[in-house]
Amino acid sequence: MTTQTEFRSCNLCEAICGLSIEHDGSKVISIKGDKEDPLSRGHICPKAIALQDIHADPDRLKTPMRRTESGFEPISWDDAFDLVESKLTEIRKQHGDDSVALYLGNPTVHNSGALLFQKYLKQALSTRNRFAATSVDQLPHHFAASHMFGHGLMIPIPDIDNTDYMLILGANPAASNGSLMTAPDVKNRLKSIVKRDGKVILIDPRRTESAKLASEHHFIRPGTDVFLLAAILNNLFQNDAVQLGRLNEFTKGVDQLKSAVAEFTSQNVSEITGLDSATIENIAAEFAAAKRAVVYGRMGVSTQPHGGLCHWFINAINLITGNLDRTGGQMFAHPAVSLVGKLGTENEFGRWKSRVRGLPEFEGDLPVAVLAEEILTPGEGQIKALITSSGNPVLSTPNGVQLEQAIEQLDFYVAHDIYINETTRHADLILPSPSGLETDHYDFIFLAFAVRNVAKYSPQLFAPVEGSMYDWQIMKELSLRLMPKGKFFQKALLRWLTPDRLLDLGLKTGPYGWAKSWFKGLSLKQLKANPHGIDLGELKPVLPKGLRTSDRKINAAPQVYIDHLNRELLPELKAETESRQNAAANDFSLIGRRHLRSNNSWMHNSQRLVKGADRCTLMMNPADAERLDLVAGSAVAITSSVGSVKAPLEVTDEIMPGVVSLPHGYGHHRPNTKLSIASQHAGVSINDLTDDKIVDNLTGNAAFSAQTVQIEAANDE
Ligand SMILES: Nc1nc2c(c(=O)[nH]1)N[C@H]1C(S)=C(S)[C@@H](COP(=O)(O)OP(=O)(O)OC[C@H]3O[C@@H](n4cnc5c(=O)[nH]c(N)nc54)[C@H](O)[C@@H]3O)O[C@H]1N2
Ligand SMILES: Nc1nc2c(c(=O)[nH]1)N[C@H]1C(S)=C(S)[C@@H](COP(=O)(O)OP(=O)(O)OC[C@H]3O[C@@H](n4cnc5c(=O)[nH]c(N)nc54)[C@H](O)[C@@H]3O)O[C@H]1N2
Ligand code: SF4
Ligand SMILES: [Mo]
Repeated sequence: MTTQTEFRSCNLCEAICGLSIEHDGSKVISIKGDKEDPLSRGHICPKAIALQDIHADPDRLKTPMRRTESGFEPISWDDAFDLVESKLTEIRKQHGDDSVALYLGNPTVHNSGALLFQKYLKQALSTRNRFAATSVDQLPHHFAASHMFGHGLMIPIPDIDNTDYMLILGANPAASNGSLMTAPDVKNRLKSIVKRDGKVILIDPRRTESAKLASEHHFIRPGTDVFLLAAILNNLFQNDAVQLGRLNEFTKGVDQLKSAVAEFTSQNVSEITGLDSATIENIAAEFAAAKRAVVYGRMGVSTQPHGGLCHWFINAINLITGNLDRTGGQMFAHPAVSLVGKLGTENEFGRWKSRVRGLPEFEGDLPVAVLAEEILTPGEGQIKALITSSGNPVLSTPNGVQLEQAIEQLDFYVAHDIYINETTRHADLILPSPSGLETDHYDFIFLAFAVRNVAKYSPQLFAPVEGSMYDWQIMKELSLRLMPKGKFFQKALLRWLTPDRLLDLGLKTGPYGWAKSWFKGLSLKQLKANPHGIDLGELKPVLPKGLRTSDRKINAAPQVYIDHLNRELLPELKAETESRQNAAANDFSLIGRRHLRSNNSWMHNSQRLVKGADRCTLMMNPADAERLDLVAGSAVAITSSVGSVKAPLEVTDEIMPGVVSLPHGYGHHRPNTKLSIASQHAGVSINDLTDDKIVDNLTGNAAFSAQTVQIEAANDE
């Protein structure tokens, strides 16, 4: 047997680890970390090994499938596209462009072809009912980037390798491998901070795997970080720790920020947050004193009732202490292909609102929490058809049961996906793409959020089965068929475009391309000749040149935030304590969790990843379990405002009293899916509990954390 070894990046999570894969042309022999990858330096996690399981999974779809009375049946690509074209054209003719909705799921950003061509699909559809996994995740990051720095993708990341003090809120990098901070081998990077006599402070309602790497961990009541952050800001202002340094010249709004947070003191947020005032003051003082410090917040502070304000405050703390755009602080990557285009896009917000609830669009997308009601509520502008691409919103968005009911009412639903899962099982048609190992990849997104500037191209390892269509080809074909009549030039251009052509152009026109050297600048050819990737060096300051605001200034206090703070947060500061006292004895605050061996909802079909103890358990503090007379291992019923599920109880002092945790991405018991392994490890879906009406009222992002649930012993059946 002749084998060969090839190098590529893992496209499963944001760490984009370099892989060294030995194979025989069609089968993987081994998957190891690539020691020569300049970013990951040999690190991988167990999920990378499972790339071969997805690739070889007999449940993975290889041809388009049409739903019939007797189940899904294969159909040809031509028939499939004809069906989509005729159905959607008819529906749009009858009900208008907005009657067709689009939902883009998370793997879209992990697939360069899909990422590049989704733009054309959006243009062709021209619908105001566009949704993405962004609004159940990092929307507040984009919102802050847009309003403060002028572009939704100008998200600053912690310079983890050079910082002396890292304050982390609502992130569990030891399980997630880092997010909006591409930092493979993040555990060792965190350990190094402590080793060089720095400090890592973790704020989380659960003492997570990451807490083991931190110098200190503090519990916080879910959903209250906004108060903590406001108090830290105020404390910095009161103690003259404000030192913008060179940022002063191009920053506006610092005085408005100061007065906005003036009422939040460590004393009056202490009870709300559950942190004592001395701890809060100490964190502020240490942060101010550290030579190089950074606050970093992720999912846990993004998907909560004030996720929007949280990410403003996080950027603001870094800014006013002079840690923004500074080595060891919060920095911007300078990627080989720039994602940040024209000036003055900071106002792409609220240009239209969702029809039923009136939630605002952001950069053309509406919050996905309104998807179900937009399908279910009759009237002009009602959604009649849906396209999902790389998404499983029944498991990943709030109130999944309601969404399922809504999807069943649609006139037509086409899914672009590799599995028949909890969402796509409702589709009239499923269009599958090849596996990750069969697809070329350049990580446009995560190389732009990486802690080191690197460029790397991953050619496909295996050829897909004959007649397959890549994600981008499917999107291109859909776009061509759904574009308005005429448009000959646009259509000809789109036909000519390929991911490689766009990438090559992006590299050549990027900062390391022609601008550097007309002959030796970065190109696709160069990337192909360097299979481990090309190191472009450490993060460097990029401001003020990199700013995209119309006035080229950082806005420390955008008016939308100030208005929202005055309208909602100040009254809550006064009312909060009272509402807590009214809580019932079996009321708990629900949070989620991630596990190293799972990836959102779609990797439970790998035997090697799901083996071992059941992970879909409800965590509860021993004091609470005792108080409610609940026994570890027994089944408990968890009930929320929208539903009820049962899960085995895990009693652990890892979790704060009054809080319970259930992982997301489970609920594979639903019938008529084709997930033979996942369905044996079904678990329950946390999003059958989460309420779609509970969102961050500023951005519309789902607020998963801190929803109230009641727990009781489950009746035996
Ligand atoms: N309660 C709660 N809910 C959450 C979260 C939480 O922490 N708590 N996390 C949220 C977060 S951060 C996110 S990002 C979202 C994710 O939300 P989604 O993106 O909706 O869900 P995923 O589970 O990532 O589903 C990915 C889908 O893409 C398909 N797929 C995988 N690879 C490919 C491919 O190469 N091509 C195509 N066409 N399809 C592919 C899979 O089969 C699956 O159907 O979930 C969110 N939901
Ligand atoms: N293994 C694995 N890796 C993944 C994924 C996965 O599913 N599995 N998903 C990927 C995706 S799509 C994303 S977006 C990233 C997410 O990356 P992270 O944000 O690092 O991941 P989480 O584990 O969700 O961490 C959120 C933390 O917030 C805490 N938390 C919950 N509510 C609150 C709160 O109110 N306040 C505070 N301070 N903390 C709170 C939770 O206890 C949890 O520890 O991970 C990515 N990587
Ligand atoms: S950490 Fe993420 S990118 Fe790295 S091997 Fe694991 S899943 Fe892949
Ligand atoms: Mo995510």
